[in-house]
Amino acid sequence: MTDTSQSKRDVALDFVDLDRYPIADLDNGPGAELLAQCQLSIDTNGWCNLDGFLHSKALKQVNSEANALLPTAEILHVKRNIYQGAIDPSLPDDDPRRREFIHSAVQLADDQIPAESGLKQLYQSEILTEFVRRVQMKDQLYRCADEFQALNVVALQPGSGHAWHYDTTECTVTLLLQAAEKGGEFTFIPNSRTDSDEDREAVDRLLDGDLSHAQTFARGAGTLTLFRGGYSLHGVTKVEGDRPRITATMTYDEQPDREIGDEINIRIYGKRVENILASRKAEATG
Ligand SMILES: O=C(O)CCC(=O)C(=O)O
Ligand SMILES: [Fe+2]
Repeated sequence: MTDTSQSKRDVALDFVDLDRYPIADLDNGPGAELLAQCQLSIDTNGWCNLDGFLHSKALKQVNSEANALLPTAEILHVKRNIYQGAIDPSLPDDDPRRREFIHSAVQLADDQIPAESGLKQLYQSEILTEFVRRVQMKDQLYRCADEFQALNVVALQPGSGHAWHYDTTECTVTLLLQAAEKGGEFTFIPNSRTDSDEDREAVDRLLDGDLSHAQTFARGAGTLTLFRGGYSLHGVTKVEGDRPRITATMTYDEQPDREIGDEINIRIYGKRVENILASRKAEATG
């Protein structure tokens, strides 16, 4: 008989390079030091970058899982504005908030990533979630509850980049699974907006293609990056070379039951999600 009383071992204990990143105990010694450094980086830079976060064996595992699943992913080619919502019809025709950008990616939504995969287990790790909460200095922070958005895998083929956008949840963690040979730089303006205001000058400059004031930094495969994706305009420059650049995107919010509206999910994920939601509706009214 299996012992169901024993809780499952947290995968972070096996995947994360705990000698370098002792995230399992953030209150003492090296763990407390790491936490303080990460918090300082979030506070002063608006991001925190942890190179070589996973053991190479774990990185290999999650990267091969992603590569095995990607043939089942949706090929997205969608036009979207940076807020990923509907455009406010009252805005003047030439308002920059109306601008739309093409996002071309091969993308796995959360519901396409199996529960038993190492990647999903890493995302659902309580140790990792607690680490993210404390680095982001939140009293409470939860993994996103949305069935499509929570954890994604995004592959950018050579020739495409990730269109400029804000995420639909507050805090984002990205794990670079496979780096581009060239290009494919994560580029962003930390905390470019608040709930009521936006640094329009900086935002418009980036949207016009002037990257000189945006942040970017060297990131190899295995780098974990924390930032406030819902408040920091970001994207990825064009991937060059022969292989795709693959990222896992993990999302978190202060709200425990954060779900994203159907309309936004259809805009982001296209036909597959539209069909799922439509057949669900038909069944409910059927
Ligand atoms: O690939 C990256 O570095 C960023 C991904 C991203 O912004 C997203 O998936 O929302
Ligand atoms: Fe994003």
